[in-house]
Amino acid sequence: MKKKNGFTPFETMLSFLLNKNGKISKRAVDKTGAGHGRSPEGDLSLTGFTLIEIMLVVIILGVLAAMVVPRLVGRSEEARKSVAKTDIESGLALSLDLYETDSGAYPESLGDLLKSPSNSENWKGPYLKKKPVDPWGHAYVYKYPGTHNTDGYDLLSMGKDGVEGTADDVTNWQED
Ligand SMILES: [Ca+2]
Repeated sequence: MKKKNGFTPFETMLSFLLNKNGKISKRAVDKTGAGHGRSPEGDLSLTGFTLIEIMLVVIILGVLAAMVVPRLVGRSEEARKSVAKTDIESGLALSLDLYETDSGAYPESLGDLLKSPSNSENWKGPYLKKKPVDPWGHAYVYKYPGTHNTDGYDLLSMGKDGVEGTADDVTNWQED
């Protein structure tokens, strides 16, 4: 093996590591001098423990990731349902009520909230910023007059399956 400055590369590395430890020891001694009451040996063993602690943290994070991820998947579906419910009961409901205030009746379709129907003189929209789409990317289903809300309108999201009339629907006539 070729020697540099009389040392093999391994010896150079070893002396570098020892010097590093030497510096840590010196700092520990300085701390002791400042009144922290730690012996250099104590600090060195503390340095040794840090690696084990890092490994433990990595292992714990791995375990936590395995535990948390499936739960987040479930939560995101809950969050979508919550957004759909808010759209139906707040956002779209407010736009539809504004339309009803201006025009005297609810619109025939949700598209009338964005573009004036030809027969409406009192239309002051658009009442929505963009075409309403539920959190699963499907259009909201709107019926006026409603079958379930006979004095108003039916509004629903078809839910995750994209099919109307199944258990995952989010509607304006059912309490979750
Ligand atoms: Ca459905």
